[in-house]
Amino acid sequence: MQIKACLFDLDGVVVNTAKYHYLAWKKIATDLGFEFSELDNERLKGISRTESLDLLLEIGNLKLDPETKNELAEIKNNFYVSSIQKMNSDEILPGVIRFLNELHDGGILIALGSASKNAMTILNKINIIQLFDVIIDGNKVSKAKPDPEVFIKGAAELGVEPQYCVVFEDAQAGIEAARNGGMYIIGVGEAENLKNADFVIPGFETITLDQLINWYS
Ligand code: B16
Ligand code: MG
Repeated sequence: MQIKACLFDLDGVVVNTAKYHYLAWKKIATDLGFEFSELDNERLKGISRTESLDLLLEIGNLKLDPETKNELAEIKNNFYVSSIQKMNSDEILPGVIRFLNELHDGGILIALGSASKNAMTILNKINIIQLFDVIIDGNKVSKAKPDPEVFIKGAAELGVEPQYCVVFEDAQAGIEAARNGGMYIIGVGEAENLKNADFVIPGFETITLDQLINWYS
């Protein structure tokens, strides 16, 4: 079998926006009167904004009405959006641009598959829209990861069958989404947080297309 396409998650794979999400959720937790640690934040990675809020409230042992929850999600997003305004291409994780260019030169199609509704803002800030053949973000899907919709749509728009796709993900929910979509999965980060990936890399600094082809075959 041959790799025809690679699909990249955004937050935690291309850029480290997880820290901005964390600070925004921590502010909400502090305002509500409870602690929210970086370890707790691991559970929020890759899942949608509303599901993140539900988990946050579970951690804080709080039950709130839907209207208050909508307000809190909006406050969190406003805080997050203001913190990503300062982003620039320096925040692209090491090796990502080189690897995307190598894939492109090797004839591999490239898609973004992110749960974030703010993905286009981030891609504009870091100036890498042109490196993706297809972009699927949280505004284009109705089912959040671990549902495979975001990756299935990306593959379909690229015109590639799932079994020829490789997904790069930093979150458990995203790995499950790729697994549910029948794709090969490279976890990006620490192996203990990335159960069920086919292979785990710490980042993109040294990965090459030849290596990827070797792991996949
Ligand atoms: P937003 P990804 C995900 O992006 C983040 O990992 C997750 O923490 C966030 O809750 C989700 O996007 C929604 O983001 O509030 O900006 O719509 O990792 O799928 O690129
Ligand atoms: Mg992610």
